[in-house]
Amino acid sequence: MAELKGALIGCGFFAINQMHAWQDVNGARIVAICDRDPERLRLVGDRFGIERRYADAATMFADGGFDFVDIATTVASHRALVDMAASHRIPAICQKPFAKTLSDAKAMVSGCAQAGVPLMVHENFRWQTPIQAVKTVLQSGAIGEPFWGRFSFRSGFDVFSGQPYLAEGERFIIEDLGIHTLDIARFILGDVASLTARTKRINPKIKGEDVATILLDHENGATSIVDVSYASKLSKEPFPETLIELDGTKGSIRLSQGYRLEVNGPDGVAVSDASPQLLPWASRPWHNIQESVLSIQQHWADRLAGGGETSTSGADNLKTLALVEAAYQSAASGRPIDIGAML
Ligand code: NAD
Ligand code: 89V
Repeated sequence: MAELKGALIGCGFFAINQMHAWQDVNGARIVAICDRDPERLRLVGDRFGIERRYADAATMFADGGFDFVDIATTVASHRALVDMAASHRIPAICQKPFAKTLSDAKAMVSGCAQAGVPLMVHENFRWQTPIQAVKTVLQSGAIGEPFWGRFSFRSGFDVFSGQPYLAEGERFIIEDLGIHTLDIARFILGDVASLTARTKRINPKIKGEDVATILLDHENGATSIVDVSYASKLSKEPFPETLIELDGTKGSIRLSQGYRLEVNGPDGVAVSDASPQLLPWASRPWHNIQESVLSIQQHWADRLAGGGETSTSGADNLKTLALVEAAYQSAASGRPIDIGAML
């Protein structure tokens, strides 16, 4: 099978991870890059040896010569770039947050469906090694039917130095980070029927909320809590670990800080290390996220070559984006939100 050729749009902070990961993906490579900032284009082009460089996505699409596009820009440009990919019948990966609004996201999904091109959202957290390990244990039946869960990301890490735009938006932690945690909750316990949320802003130097507590009623009857914070001053900084607690009819799972996985079942307790690999190009503490970038991009290349819907397809991601939108609505109104009515 011929190697798939990709083009990447957006050569910023996170795209460096995506470019490194593409070098490790079997069956795909990047042949063209685009950024409207000439300095970012130069830096990434030189670092990864990419000759075809564009300041404008429309020109790059017009030139063609690639099988898929990887959109690594911030959310404001996602709708226009995904629509452009669909109009050129080019399969697309789009970074999270998928779109500014759920109605934009729905239009992007239907545009790609009408064009007959695959669309995947780069929602990589469910691809982290420790999260996959929890899912595997749950699916083995070791704790029976899960009836309660907690998905927790509490940190005081300075994310604003690498991503200054995070301090500037009206919305912050749910849209940027909680989106991952909500997706993990869906991945582990299934789709959500209704949601209630409360938010706070603790850091006076930012515009949006930096703490959120969200109660989820899953369609299968399980209840879970998603709690996220960038205002937690802890003695041992856990960034960027998602901690998980699950209680089932036959036992429990605890994924705790340091990637310690404890499974308590009818046959006793088993403790294992669910640490991610430190890839050669990765650095701590980001290695957990960096490894998941390679996993999701390999998954895309495999599905594009072999067929089948990706785990975080555009259609799947509508159900995660609805939870983000619902969380803001619930925090503003103080009321529970019916998710089915939004989809
Ligand atoms: P960034 O601002 O550092 O980089 C974005 C780049 O895109 C910039 O270089 C900008 O010039 C370029 N750009 C924007 N619009 C463009 C357009 N229309 N055409 C060409 N170039 C354009 O942002 P970032 O921190 O790299 O984040 C990018 C995206 O990645 C965001 O959506 C963010 O939420 C997401 N992100 C995801 C993860 C993850 O783990 N999945 C982690 C960090 C960031
Ligand atoms: O994963 C992300 O989307 C990042 C961070 C981990 C910093 O929140 O923006």
